[in-house]
Amino acid sequence: MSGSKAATGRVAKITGGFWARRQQAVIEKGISHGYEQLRETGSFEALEIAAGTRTGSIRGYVFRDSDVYKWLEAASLAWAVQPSNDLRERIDHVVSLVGAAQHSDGYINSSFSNENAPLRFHDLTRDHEIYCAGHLIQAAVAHRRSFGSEKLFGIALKFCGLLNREFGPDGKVGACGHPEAEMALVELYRETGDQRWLSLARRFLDARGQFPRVLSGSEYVQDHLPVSEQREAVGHAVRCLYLFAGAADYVRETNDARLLEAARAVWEDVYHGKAYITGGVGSRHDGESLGAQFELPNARAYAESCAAIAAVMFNQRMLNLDGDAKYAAMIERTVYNGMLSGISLDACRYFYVNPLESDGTHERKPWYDCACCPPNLYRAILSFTDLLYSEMEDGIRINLFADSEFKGNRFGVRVKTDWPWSGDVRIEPASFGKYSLFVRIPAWCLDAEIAVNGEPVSGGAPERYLRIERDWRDGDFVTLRFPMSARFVRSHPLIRENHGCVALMRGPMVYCIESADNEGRDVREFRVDARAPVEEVPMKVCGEPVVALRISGSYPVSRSRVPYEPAESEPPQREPAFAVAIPFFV
Ligand code: FUB
Ligand code: ZN
Repeated sequence: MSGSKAATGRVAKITGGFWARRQQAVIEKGISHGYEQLRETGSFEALEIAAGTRTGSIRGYVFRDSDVYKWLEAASLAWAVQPSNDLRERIDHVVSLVGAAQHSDGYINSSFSNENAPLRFHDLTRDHEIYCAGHLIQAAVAHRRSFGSEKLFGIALKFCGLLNREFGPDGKVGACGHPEAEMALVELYRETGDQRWLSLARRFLDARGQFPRVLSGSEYVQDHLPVSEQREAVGHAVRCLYLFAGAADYVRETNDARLLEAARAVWEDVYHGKAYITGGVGSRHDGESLGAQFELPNARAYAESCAAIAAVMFNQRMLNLDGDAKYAAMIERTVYNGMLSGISLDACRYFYVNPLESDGTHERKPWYDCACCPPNLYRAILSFTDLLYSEMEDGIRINLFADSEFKGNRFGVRVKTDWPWSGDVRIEPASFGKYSLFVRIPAWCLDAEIAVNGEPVSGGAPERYLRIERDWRDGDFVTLRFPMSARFVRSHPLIRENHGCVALMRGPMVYCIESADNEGRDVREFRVDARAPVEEVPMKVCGEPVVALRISGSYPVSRSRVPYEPAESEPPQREPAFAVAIPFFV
């Protein structure tokens, strides 16, 4: 893939299938649900109090405004897919709340208004003001792209002007305890071409890990080492992954070799043994943090939904830099498992943490006091479309498969598929002439069949892009067959909680066995026979047609009543049985 540089831009569209259903749920239900929750939990009220149009005191997390910005970003993306007057009115209303809360010098943060105004930029380690600014910028860019309006964009630019006066070349050295603004500022630079925003992103990246400290010096806030000297993924999972996503964005614009080396090393560290099979990241509740290599407990997994989203963002940016299919593979694993698990099929209930094992008491909730995940899930699902394709100088890279179409600056393509339930994909070039299609062969697919106009094409290898170069004509088509049979996967022996266990997967999906689908039995006692055939059982779960799997194995005839027994005693007798597994994310 060398010499091919990917372009950015919202040029893909979901045309049906699984992702149309996911996006419709967010657009038709999630966005309204989120709006009501933000209203009921006081986020709009906080902006009104900050604006002086309401009296009262502002409570809650200091980053509460970021939830409003994430909602605005998602709502703007939703409007671009499916415009409606109701949605437009809500967006306009929220934009005017934000505008009214802006101070005359550009500052906005409801938590640091009125009597708390003197605390502005007082505690960069904890106070999330620059983090909130980052989410405001991202919302503003999305709003401008959807509506062509300068209103929110102008508000964000005014705040950025203030940030530049405070922390730019004539200001002080500083950074935010929670990285985020780096990604946003690079995107703002792409949107405007204004070098100031790229330089400010650089200043925020450079301020970390230096002496004298501008933050607390801890791993938790990514201040333990200069970013370009980091080689291990440590600290708070979302902060770490957002930071390196921002660093990768910066590298894309500048080719900074030291930052690139750091980002590559941190990626290797995450995927060598700090990510779950679901793509979830963050093994520890303590500090919402990454664990040590292979420290991946199942029931105690943290795996915050936001960390899965951050991992997708990091991989997306690394994919754009290096063009390696391994990044797309991790996007796919994370999206279909650790990220989508965070949101119910109707998009109105959410997990904050996504453990891989539960006693049945861990359930999705309609909202959280710390509400970072729900609106982050909305925007992630609506911007999934951006992950599908990359337009290159010499063609189109197809990173992920979804029923969709892509119209780039030079090349276009249409894809028909029932992915992730079927591995059959049909690709129709929608622009003609000589160029290449780079098709990703998933790592789990050892027997892919690829054909152009029915003629087999050879040369594909798992976890690589297969280049198909042709003079494409109207009527040409490419067919991909990636057989999706169920498979058992074992983990590294040092992932100690998985001793004696296998995971069950089909295509990109990780599966889950629950008592609810197995006559209330204690499925922890089920012992699988991994050599027996697995039966596919199409079924509907909350309206979603899924492929469930029926696996063979056994249960003990009688349950042991004692915790310990002599090792030489006969193990309990077992009787053959089946267990039904459904995709983890549902
Ligand atoms: O600090 C803002 C957000 O709240 C983080 O990204 C989440 O991990 C949660 O702590
Ligand atoms: Zn979250």
